[in-house]
Amino acid sequence: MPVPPADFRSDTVTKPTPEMREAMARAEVGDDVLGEDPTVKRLEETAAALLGKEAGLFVPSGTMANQIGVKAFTQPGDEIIAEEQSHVLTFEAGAIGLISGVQCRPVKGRQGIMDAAEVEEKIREHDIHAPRTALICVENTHNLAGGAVVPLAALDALRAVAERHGIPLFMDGARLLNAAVAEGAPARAFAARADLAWFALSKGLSAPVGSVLCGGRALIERCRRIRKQLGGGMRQAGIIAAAGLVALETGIERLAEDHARAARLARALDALPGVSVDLAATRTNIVMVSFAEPRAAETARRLAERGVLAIALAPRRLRFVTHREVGDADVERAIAAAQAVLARAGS
Ligand code: TLP
Repeated sequence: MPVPPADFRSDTVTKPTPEMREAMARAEVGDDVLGEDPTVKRLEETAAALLGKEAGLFVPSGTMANQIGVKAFTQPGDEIIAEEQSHVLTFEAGAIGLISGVQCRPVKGRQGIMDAAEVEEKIREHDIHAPRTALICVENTHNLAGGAVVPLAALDALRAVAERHGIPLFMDGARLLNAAVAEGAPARAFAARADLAWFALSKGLSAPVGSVLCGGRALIERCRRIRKQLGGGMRQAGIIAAAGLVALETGIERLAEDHARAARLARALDALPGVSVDLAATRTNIVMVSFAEPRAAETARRLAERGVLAIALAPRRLRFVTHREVGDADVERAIAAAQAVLARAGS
């Protein structure tokens, strides 16, 4: 039997655990659009408590969480500030323009972290010519910066700017629990700096579907209406929420294992010719390999021939993500394959 590939493309590839499948089969359900699904309610309450917020809203995807967040705080013609490589700007097919009719003023971060003074400079003066700056978006962890953590001190500085200008702060915390585990700080400490924050159940936590937006009660009710407008109201969603509850009970501490494997992989890959990894930024489960030459796609192809899957996110950038379904042996296999492929490329 052929050995299955070691799949480092994303933590989104993880399948539900047997315990999740069991919980899904047994889940008590109702029509959640009518507010009658007890399992969804339990998940929303559990998630809100984890993030220290009044209420939660279960949504089908992280992309929808981001789009609801942007829409909840903006009017068409407004402007949002976000890190230039953030998911909401670069990986959501232009949805902020389509759904909210807003434009963006990007800020270039360092290791995914926007400098608060630079953000403040990008806030528009009140002027009939200028768009209104309506929202500051932070991504934590920052995916394209190699799973970099935006630490509490950086968030405090951004929060201070937001408050000085009366602008809300929104957190794309798709991998916020990775940030919390890496920092040894509670997730609610990060979320406290944001008016609205969300995290994904379907990435490192291994649930099959869903993210939870968390914020104040009135704000979440506003988000619930937007979710309906976007077609994200789900009926007997307790079936998938049940897996999310298991993910929260069993999956959070385990993320540390993914971080340790990513660190091992990052060090080994950084030592190879023609590539580098920002080891200081590599604190969680993402390893972003930068190439001196535009060889990421070709390298991904050659690695795939050796049974190791990674994603070329840009001509010079190849991403590996560790997760529950890659173990130590897979990491060693990836290192050996990369050594073989890159040594050849460098010769
Ligand atoms: N990220 C996916 C891809 O879309 C790139 C991945 O494999 O990492 N915010 C962040 C920071 C994300 O990384 C993602 C997914 C999302 C939002 C969107 O979540 P989904 O995929 O649930 O819509």
